[in-house]
Amino acid sequence: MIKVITYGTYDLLHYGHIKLLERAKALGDYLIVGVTADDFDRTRGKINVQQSLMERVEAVRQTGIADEIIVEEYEGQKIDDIKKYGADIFTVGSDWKGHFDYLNEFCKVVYLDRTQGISSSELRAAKNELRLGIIGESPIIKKFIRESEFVNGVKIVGICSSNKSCESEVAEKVSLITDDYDLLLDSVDAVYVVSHPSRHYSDIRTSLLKEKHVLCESPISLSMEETKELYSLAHKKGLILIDAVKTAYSTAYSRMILLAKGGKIGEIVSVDSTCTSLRNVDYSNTDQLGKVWNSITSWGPTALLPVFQLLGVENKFMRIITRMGNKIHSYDEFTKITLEYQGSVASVKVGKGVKSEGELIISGTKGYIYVPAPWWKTEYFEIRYENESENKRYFYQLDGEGIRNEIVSFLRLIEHKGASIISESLSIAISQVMEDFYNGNNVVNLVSGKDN
Ligand code: C2G
Repeated sequence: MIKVITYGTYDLLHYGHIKLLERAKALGDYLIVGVTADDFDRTRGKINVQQSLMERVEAVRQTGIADEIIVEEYEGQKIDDIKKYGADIFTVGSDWKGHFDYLNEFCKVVYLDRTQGISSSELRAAKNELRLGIIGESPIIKKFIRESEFVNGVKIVGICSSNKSCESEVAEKVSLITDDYDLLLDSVDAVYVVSHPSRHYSDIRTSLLKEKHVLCESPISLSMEETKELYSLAHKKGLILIDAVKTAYSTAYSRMILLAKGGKIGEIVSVDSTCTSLRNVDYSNTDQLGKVWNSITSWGPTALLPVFQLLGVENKFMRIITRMGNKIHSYDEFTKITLEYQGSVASVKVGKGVKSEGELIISGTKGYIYVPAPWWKTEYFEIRYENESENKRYFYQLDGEGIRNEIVSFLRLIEHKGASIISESLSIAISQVMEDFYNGNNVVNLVSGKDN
């Protein structure tokens, strides 16, 4: 009996896949098909896969062509499988020609002509081409546009910005550049809001009232009540509003949270997160200050994310200690927030006028998790114990700081699949902290000695 083995994602199964499977089967008597696991696909940069592993396995099974179906989970598994199953032939489409020649050491390698004119990515793009607009001036816009190009099914068609330099940098990427928000909204299905946080409430509300889905760079607004109102408006209209904190979509970070929640370090007693990025800010330039994000809005949502995800959004007491660079615009150079819970505590430090070690440490009754700087876009973390021989290290490739995954998640939510990684209650809790900061609730102002 001649055993043939082949591998693929088999997303949105189409006739190109089926013809490959038929010809693979014809090479021998017994066909083993390896379907790629979600994680493996993400690791190898395939972030747009629409169907779950089980849906893809079932689709391959229903063709009736495969004699056996296995799951491909890690790099190098093909060698293990060829040995394990005694495969005589490895085959794959000609788009991979040359890529698997190394397998000739273990079995015969055959590249079959790829079927022209059909591909899963084309099907994905045709399926749900979402027209996306952007409003705002943040430097993140360039990164966001670049990352969106990795996502099938979304196209950034326009930008509404008052920042002329930003517009010129993205001019060749989008067809519509305007300072007329209504005009932008009339041209899109959804909008990414990255305007100044003081504008978020009005920009989001305007979008929702025009029946547009919204992805908003956190915080959603600077008031808890306004954020609640926006979510209820989105629900009423059957629209998606999600809070964009790209760290939440980073594979390593999200796996770390799952391990922490799963009891790997025992009961979590303390969460300590620091996010700083030293920026040259001219505090006397009040016009500029009114347009740039201060420390608490730039870094607060990210630094608070692990605290709220691990300790919850209902703290017993919160204290904000801040060092202002300019009081008129509430521009904080450095802010430290301590949150007390029943049996646990958190400390968050953020700063655009101060440099510190951007690490995340989660302390537990059995051990602790250490995420090195810059933890908010990490690919690596450690779980450490008293007995160092039990320490574990984890690495998950992260392409694009989580932004492309965030966009994929937004698309899926619009297609009514799954729930937002950032819950509404977490998003509201972030707005509560912003509100307390701006209203001076439990806020201690350090005397910075500056005249401001
Ligand atoms: N295929 C084809 N014609 C197409 C599309 C795909 O012959 N129009 C073939 C591919 O060459 C591959 C199989 O169908 O052999 C599955 O394709 P994909 O699901 O796109 O998966 P891919 O990432 O190409 O899988 O490690 C090997 C990879 O897993 C191959």
